[in-house]
Amino acid sequence: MYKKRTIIVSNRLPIRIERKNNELIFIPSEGGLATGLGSVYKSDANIWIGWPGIIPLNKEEEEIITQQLAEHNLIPVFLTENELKGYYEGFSNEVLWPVFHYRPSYAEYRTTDWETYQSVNLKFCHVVEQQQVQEKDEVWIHDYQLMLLPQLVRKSYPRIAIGYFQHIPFPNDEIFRSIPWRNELLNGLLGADLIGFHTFNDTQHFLNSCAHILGLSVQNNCLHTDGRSIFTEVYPMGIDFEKFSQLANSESIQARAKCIKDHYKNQKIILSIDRLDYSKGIIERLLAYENLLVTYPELKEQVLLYMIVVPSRDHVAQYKQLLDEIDRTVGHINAVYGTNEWTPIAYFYNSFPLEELSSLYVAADICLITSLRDGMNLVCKEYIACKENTDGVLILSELAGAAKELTQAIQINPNATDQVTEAIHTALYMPIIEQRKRLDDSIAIVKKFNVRHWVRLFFNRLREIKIFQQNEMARKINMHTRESILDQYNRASRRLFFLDYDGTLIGFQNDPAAAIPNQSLYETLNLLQENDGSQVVIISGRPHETLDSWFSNEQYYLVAEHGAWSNYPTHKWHSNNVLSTRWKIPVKHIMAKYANNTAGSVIEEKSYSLAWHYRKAQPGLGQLRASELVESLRYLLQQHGLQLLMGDKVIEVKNSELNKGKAALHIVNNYKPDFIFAIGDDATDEDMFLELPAEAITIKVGNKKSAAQFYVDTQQEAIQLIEYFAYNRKLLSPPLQPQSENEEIIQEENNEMQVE
Ligand code: GDG
Repeated sequence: MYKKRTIIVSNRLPIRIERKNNELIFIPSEGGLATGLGSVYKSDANIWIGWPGIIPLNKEEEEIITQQLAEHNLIPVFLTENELKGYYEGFSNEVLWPVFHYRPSYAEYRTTDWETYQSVNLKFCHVVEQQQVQEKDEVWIHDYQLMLLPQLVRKSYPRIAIGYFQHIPFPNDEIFRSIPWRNELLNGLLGADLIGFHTFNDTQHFLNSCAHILGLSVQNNCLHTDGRSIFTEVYPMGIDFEKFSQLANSESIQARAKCIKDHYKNQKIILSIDRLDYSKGIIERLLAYENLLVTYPELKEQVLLYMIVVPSRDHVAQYKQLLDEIDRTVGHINAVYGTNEWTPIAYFYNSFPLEELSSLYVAADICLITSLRDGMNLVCKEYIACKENTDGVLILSELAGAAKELTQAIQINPNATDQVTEAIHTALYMPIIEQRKRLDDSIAIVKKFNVRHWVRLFFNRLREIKIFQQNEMARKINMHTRESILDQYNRASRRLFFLDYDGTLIGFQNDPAAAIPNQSLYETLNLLQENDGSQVVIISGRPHETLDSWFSNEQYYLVAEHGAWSNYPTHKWHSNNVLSTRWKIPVKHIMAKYANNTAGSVIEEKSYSLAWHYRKAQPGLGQLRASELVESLRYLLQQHGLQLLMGDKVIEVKNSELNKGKAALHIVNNYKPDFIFAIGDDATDEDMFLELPAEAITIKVGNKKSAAQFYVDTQQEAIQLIEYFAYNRKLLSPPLQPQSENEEIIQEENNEMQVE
């Protein structure tokens, strides 16, 4: 039996290749992602695809690298200098990185970089395709360099499981909107089945972007597009806790930590470690430290800021400027406040081995994280993991993703210089007992939510989603269900069709009055109706006057206002006029308040119901006001025995005695059909699905939670399905020739079916 493979794809492979004396040296990465995914990509036939971090000198070297990497289950994507310039340095780091870290003014929108970003994402996709991938496999794509890859892979493998994880923040939709290619980027991500972020805010920003930029509808954490449900989840990334904890407790690290402490004896060590980047708040940190020395001069020779800045992108103008500013500020502080015996800042623009970092974590009295924006920030978690047996205080920017988990840290806003200064002061004097309590609470979190846990959560959810999608597919009307329903239709002699109007027979319009039936709809309905023993019933929430003006010349029965009016069985309208309408006065009063304060919303009054429509209101504001209105109406509903319906951009209140279910059942009981077909898109149609006999064929338009047996994705599919019956039913007379466009589609599909 085929064993499912896992394919990991990220910009960089978890390995560094160095060229020394004409020899290639392969150094495995110690990064968190590499450790977390180590057990995954190193086992079975699983692989990790990515850029190896080196441009081969020639084909021969490329071969050697490929072979060597294959031994470690690594597959290289070789990139040229130009590709790296446009895709990585250009588009990834000069558009996506600044915009996603809330620095849109740093973005350089160059079309050529965007084109290279697209072609390199495609190149990654080709490498995926070369790996004999099967639909049963799963692909996990990482980070902002590969935002287009999920959709590219989806095109090649429509049913494969694809996960995507974003390691950096996702900005709010107004900021994201500023990118000229924002639609393409969102559509790229939507190829995935599961899209993971570090924080809840990130997921909300992404979902808002899909809703406000692409116009998709969002249900909780789920989006539905291209017939697939796509889920977003919050999975804060963890670290390899055991590795850091073991290192911290090892003799060599403890000895080195003691050495560091002895070297800076009588000084409290404030540690900071980050890559050179404007998102890390390095200047803000220096200003707060200077402020500390000014505000508390007694700390002279008592504190030390041990600041490691890891070199990064320093040929880019903004980074170079930042580096110069750091140099100047550090120089200024050391020159102005330092003494012969004391340098206030020990500054290193360098990277260090992991052992040295661990020793510093153990030795440091304070770890100071001042990120202005940070997806997660792993340094603070590593500090915590090294503190099982030594004390210390974590000061953590509330703008780092980690702040959502490490609530026991002293949290700061890095722009509030005085607050950061006070936080350092508080940390310096924090009683040991309090330090211990805070550390232990944080250790429990970092230990439990470690990187392996993160990987497990992600894969478990991805697999769950695939099962969910398969079940969904089983409910979705496909060619086979359609044929089997047609077969039941042909074998029946008294058929009833309950057809909802808005959102089922006709698509939604901004102006409800514009949603009038067109010629092709009349033709389809007449064909359905014409067959012996077939009866169409249009069952709608619309006023009876409206249905009457559209359909009074036809043979169909009409049920209006959710059952308040009906022309069954005599084709003459009659109403359920025993019902009270006293409730309308207070409900209308409340709805009027919302119609007045929400531009684009209106009240519609019908005999036994009131509806507040907000289709033309500002997106977002309409939803907000709708939930406020529901809240305001709550007590009236109970008092008057009313039912509230939350429809598509409409809140409707009606007598609860009235519903489409009762109205439909009344007709069924009289008509005694041997085939019942009911289709609708709205909350009101649910009453119908629930009340109709179990053998009825019930179909929901739109893949929402429903009591219906089956669903179709869109209104267009709903009408195509109805047309299918109209044009394919068995007739005693010869079949009719197709007339409408839709009909041709159906005919084409039929031909396809025959080929199959
Ligand atoms: C992105 C997001 C998110 C640092 N200096 C040295 C060194 N490091 C290691 C640290 C830590 C890692 O690098 C830095 O991780 P961060 O999380 O702080 O930041 P980014 O690299 O920007 O990563 C970030 C992360 O993705 C994961 O999703 O948390 O928000 O920006 O592990 O220890 N390691 C060694 N020498 C150094 O000098 N060996």
